[in-house]
Amino acid sequence: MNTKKILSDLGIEKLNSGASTGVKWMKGGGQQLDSYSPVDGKLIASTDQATEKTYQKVMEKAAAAFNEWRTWPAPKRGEVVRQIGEELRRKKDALGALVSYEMGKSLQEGLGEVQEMIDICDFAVGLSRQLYGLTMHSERPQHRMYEQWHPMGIVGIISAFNFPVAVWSWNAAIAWVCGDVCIWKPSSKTPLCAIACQNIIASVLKKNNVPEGVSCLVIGNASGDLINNDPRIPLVSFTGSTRIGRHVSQTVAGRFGNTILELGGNNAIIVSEHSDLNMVLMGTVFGAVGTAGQRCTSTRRLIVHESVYDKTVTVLKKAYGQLKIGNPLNAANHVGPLIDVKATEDYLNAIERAKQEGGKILVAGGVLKGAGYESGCYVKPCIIEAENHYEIVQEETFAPILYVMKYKTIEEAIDMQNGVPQGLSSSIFTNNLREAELFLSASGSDCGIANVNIGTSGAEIGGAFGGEKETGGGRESGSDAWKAYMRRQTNTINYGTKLPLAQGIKFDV
Ligand code: UN1
Repeated sequence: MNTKKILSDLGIEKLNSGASTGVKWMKGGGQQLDSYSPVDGKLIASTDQATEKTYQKVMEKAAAAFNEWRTWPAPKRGEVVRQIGEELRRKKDALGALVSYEMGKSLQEGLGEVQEMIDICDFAVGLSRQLYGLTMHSERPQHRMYEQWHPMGIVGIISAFNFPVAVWSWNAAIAWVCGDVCIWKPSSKTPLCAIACQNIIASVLKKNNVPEGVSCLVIGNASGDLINNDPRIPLVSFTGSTRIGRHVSQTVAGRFGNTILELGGNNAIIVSEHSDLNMVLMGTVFGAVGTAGQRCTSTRRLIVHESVYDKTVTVLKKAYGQLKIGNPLNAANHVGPLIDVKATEDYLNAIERAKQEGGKILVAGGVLKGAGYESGCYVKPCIIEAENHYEIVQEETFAPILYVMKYKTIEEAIDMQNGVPQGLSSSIFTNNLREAELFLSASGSDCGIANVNIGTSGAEIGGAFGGEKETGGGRESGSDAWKAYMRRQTNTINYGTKLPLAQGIKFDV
């Protein structure tokens, strides 16, 4: 890969640009932030971090931009988002490669992530003509009642390293057509991807005379709590760990702000005795080792019917034996590196804890060393026979560790699937209609996403994305998730000459 060319295609050679208002870059003013690639351990480029002073300057622009942007007709805002989608199509290869190089996911998945950005832009364009409110029948004569949706204001987007560009776009594209402006604090592990996104859209913003401040970026962790505590930001969309999510949720709630929380998952696949084993194999391996197990939708638990358990484990072991681990930019490799060395330590600790709790290693893990693995971030996907109640099984470890366990009845399997604190994604592989429908029923999966004969990861943007319990309850992306980005107003108009009160109350003066 020609890193230099990709960086120059995306305009990332320039240093000291830790903040932007969409059309203008600003010096962050804070400490330098170096971005190292987990692929080869090399320094890709450096940026600086935004100080509080820079943050305040950016927020002033955002606040002024909102006053204008909210007056643009929604379809006109949609037209800007349409052009952003076009620009992303043009830059798909370069941005996909940068995602792969800075974050470490396979090039296919890097490109897939940019495709999600393009798709959400298309979705948002259509949505810009469909921000519908309802009309209700008033109980009073000669009265009309309806509701309308207004832009909310400045939306704070705090995103994680694992989807360094797509999560921003799910929030930003929807927020923009809704008439909001955005301030984005990306993960400090993937700042260059964020800078690249701002560069890609800058020309569209300029060409359309979009007010400066509609798409703001602040790099560095200092801005996280500035956003959480800022009463000018009515909505904070946070993607990351449950631990930090709890802090974000409490801080923002303390000032009566709204949050969209996309926190940890502990996603399971139920493998029924009525399943198609080839499909199980594909769905499980992609779900468990794709993105090196660093998706919030990654498959972490496999709950297998006792009658097909041995067969399932045998085919899985064989498939794991064939996995190629290495540079994710090489299409022949299935598994790339973890994000950093700290993540490999968490991975090793999790395996150790599983063993201590009685887990049996079925496919051994370990950190890879030697040529091609210099970054120290490459690990072997592993499989551990475990029980659902183990403490480590109840936690989300962002690594390719798959816990397998047995069940006897479908009710027991559903209880196990639900028996964790998280509630993001879930799936069942079965050709039995009764089992599938039970899994999808009110007594079935308690997750935000429940699939049949599809793995736990790889959701399409058209649905609302998010989950329950410790996953945080937020929904973003498709369906009517846009409603979280707008404020609802109920309007009642009296076109008569009398003033009747609701509930038939008599009040004469
Ligand atoms: C995440 O891991 O934070 O469903 C998001 C999926 C992707 C999104 C994952 N579309 O796996």
